Amino acid sequence: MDSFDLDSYRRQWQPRIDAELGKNLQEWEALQGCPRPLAEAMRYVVLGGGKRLRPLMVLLAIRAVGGEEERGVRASCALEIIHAYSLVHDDLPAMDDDDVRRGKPSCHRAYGEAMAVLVGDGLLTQAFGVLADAVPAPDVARAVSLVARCAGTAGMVGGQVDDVLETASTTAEVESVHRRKTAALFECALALGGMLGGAGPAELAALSKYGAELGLAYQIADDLLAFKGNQDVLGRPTGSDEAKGRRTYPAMAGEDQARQRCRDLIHAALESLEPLGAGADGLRALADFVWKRT
Ligand code: GRG
Repeated sequence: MDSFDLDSYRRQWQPRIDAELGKNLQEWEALQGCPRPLAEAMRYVVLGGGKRLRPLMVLLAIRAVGGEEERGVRASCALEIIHAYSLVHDDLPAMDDDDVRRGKPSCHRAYGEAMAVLVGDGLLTQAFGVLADAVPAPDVARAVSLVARCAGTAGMVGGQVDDVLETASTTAEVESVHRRKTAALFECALALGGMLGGAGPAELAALSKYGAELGLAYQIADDLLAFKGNQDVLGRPTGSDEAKGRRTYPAMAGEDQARQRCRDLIHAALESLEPLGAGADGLRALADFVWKRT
């Protein structure tokens, strides 16, 4: 794991991802009929920071199966755009009601609630256009179907609904919510990268499993950071989970057990990479990054 320098990998690829996202924004702005205030708010949301984890996961998955990362940059942006929409809607007063995101006023605080709803709608819709344009013809239907399944009603949206309705009363139920709300998009990034890199069925299954386990670990790690009040690493104010009585893993099981669960999930993620060789070292380094975040 030490042999792979994740930080320099990120420094190498993040500017490419950001440039591609910027190009998309420019194209939408130039479309006749796209209102300027909408374009401005979408730019604020998409280009206003973030670790670009999901696009980087797409590229790392391509690398893991011996493909060329450059071929996945455009498609990987579709997942970042879906992620950006999910954060905008998650911050709305009707959901988490958060004023700050990525160290800045959240979208509805900067542009108003109606615009924030529409920014999310716009981003989700455009994301599928980006995907359809970016994925080579033989794989496009499979890619669109994968992303719809992971981001949709049985994936991210479904998990968010159960989170909002507070249906979970055990740690297993909390995990089920988080597997859909957060981990489904991680799994999607890994599977999309595998697909673009030409992975066979066994490699795809290994990558998807890694994404699902890492995604759940990431959510627990994120909740641990919020629980412990580490605002600097988190990039948003802490304490709001407890104030709202949210059922997070650390709140229900305690800090030690949450840490242990996170560690077990990281192990499971790493184990699932066993069929892949040294090409997956970047994904191993990413798992290490998630663990060290706690
Ligand atoms: C509104 C349909 C809908 C879904 C929202 C992902 C999500 C579902 C809500 C986010 C809630 C949250 C803060 C979860 C913790 C883990 C997580 C996904 C954090 C944010 O992702 P990062 O760390 O953020 O990749 P950046 O800002 O780096 O992009």
